Amino acid sequence: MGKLTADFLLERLAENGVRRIYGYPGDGINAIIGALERHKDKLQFVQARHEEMAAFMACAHAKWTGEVGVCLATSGPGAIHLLNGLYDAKLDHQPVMAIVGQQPRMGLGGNYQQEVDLVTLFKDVAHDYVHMATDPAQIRHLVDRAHRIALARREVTCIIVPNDLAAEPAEEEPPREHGSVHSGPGYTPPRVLPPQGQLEKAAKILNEGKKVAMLVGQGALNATDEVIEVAETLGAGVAKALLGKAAVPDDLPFVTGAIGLLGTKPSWTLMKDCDTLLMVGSSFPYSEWLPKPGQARGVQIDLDGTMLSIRYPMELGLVGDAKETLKALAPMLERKEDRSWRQRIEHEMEEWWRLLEERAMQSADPINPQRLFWELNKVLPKDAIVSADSGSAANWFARDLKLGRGHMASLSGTLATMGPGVPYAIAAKFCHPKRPAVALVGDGAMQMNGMAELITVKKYFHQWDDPRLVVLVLNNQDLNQVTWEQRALQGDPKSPITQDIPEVNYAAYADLIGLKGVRVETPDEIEGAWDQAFSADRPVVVDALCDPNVPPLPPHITVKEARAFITALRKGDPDATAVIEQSFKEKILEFLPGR
Ligand SMILES: Cc1ncc(C[n+]2csc(CCOP(=O)(O)OP(=O)(O)O)c2C)c(N)n1
Ligand SMILES: [Mg+2]
Repeated sequence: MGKLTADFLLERLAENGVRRIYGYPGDGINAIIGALERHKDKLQFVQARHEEMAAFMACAHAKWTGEVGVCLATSGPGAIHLLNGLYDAKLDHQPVMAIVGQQPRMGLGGNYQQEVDLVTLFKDVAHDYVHMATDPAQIRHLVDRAHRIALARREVTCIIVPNDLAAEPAEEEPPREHGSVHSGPGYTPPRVLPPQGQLEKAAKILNEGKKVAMLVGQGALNATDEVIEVAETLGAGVAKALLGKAAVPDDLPFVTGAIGLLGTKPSWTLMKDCDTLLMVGSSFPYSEWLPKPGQARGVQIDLDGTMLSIRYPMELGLVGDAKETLKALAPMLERKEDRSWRQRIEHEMEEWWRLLEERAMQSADPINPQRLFWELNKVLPKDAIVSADSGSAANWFARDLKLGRGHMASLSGTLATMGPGVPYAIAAKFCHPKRPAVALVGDGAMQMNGMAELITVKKYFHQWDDPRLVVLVLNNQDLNQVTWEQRALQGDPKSPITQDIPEVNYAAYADLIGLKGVRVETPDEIEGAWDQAFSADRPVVVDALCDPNVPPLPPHITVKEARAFITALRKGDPDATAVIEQSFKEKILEFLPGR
């Protein structure tokens, strides 16, 4: 058998630097599956339980490495399953490439089995580059371009390969004739720096400010030193959007942590009272948590010019790489001699950490979820990679988890979909097998997909240098985040029909499938559970029975939210008494003497 188009497809991916493909088989990609076996020395195939998980893993691969994450699925149903994971990548601007099968060319348009119009289906998620190969000679440029466009534009791209075409002889060198295309592989990132005059303008605005606030996002993840230096000079406080949580360490006194409903009170003060805003590599979506338009002069730095001035009307928007731009800007900035603004922020932050600790130590029935995160801070390995799912876990991840230098952390920042917690952690183990991974996940997300994906963990953990992958399950038998949103935003009481979820013993399930399960039923078991998890010789599920009535209190409650909340409880919330009691305990801490 000579080289097939499927073989060449994989070889060309490898030539572009791809080392791993996350996916799930099907007969729409039969030839590619055969070729994967022949090329296993060059390209590793990671088999997920579901194509959506493969797409989450590809997205996480991009987040954890900066490389293109590649996922593979069969025609029709497999391709459709990829979509949510691909949208996660699209919305968080990650370079991801999907390869999907299609029915044989001669049957297309024939209402054939599993025939789905895949170009149309993927046209939104991979809007810049979705193409179906109809000739083997296309494969070379389809792969080169899909890979390069994903990186250059930080987008999702997609190539569709009919199964008969993949089984045809490879055509590595297209004919040298009119109409053919001769592409090459590879991509070298540019240095993106605003012109000198623009940097000077930015420096002037920042130098004129007396109370500077910084907001950093995922664009600043590789600019830790530069963000710190600029913040020091400007006497600024630094708030972090969720995707930028690992950009600057939480132990710096002027870092105010998360912003928004999931955020901290000092971040709110920072935005409410600043006179100048410097936003770096963030598209944090909620304008109401930024300064009032007109209140502050704004400077924004973003690699992508289309993301400038969309959340706050900036006085100056600079297209530039965060690290390069801040480095060039730093020498032009004057050190603020009046440090009172900075001191105020630092003082608030000190208070805030104290409050969080007190909230974490409040009793609950049985476990206060904040305490799990608080205790985790003490034992989180220095090189851990942390993922969180959408749900109440994202609240505690945002607020209570303290990250240091060297940690990596992510979640579905913009799509905010349920489901990525476990697959992101799996991808972390493949990308960095020597580092421990930690997934912080709700029981709803475990039931939706996390439990199935633990089987993938079982399948592969023997291959990882360090077997530690720890999944914390917030077992509250509730779709808790939405229950609270119903109460505080909608004024509706908890509705058991939609919100209660079935009881599952996740620790026993972990044991059943060959992982280790640790059940946490009382607060005094928390510390021991984390110790066991990080010293185990295999992946561990920490199954913690959490109180769903611990309120994920926003940094400040608006009158409207408070009214809605009271109305919800009055309308016969089944947990009203416990909710009031727990909210009172948490809130009253802010008013105790000494605050
Ligand atoms: C795919 C998807 N479906 C629904 C939602 C809406 N949603 C956001 S958080 C949440 C509840 C999650 O429950 P769980 O995983 O148990 O976490 P908890 O909040 O209870 O800790 C839901 C339903 C979503 N974000 N994504
Ligand atoms: Mg839950």
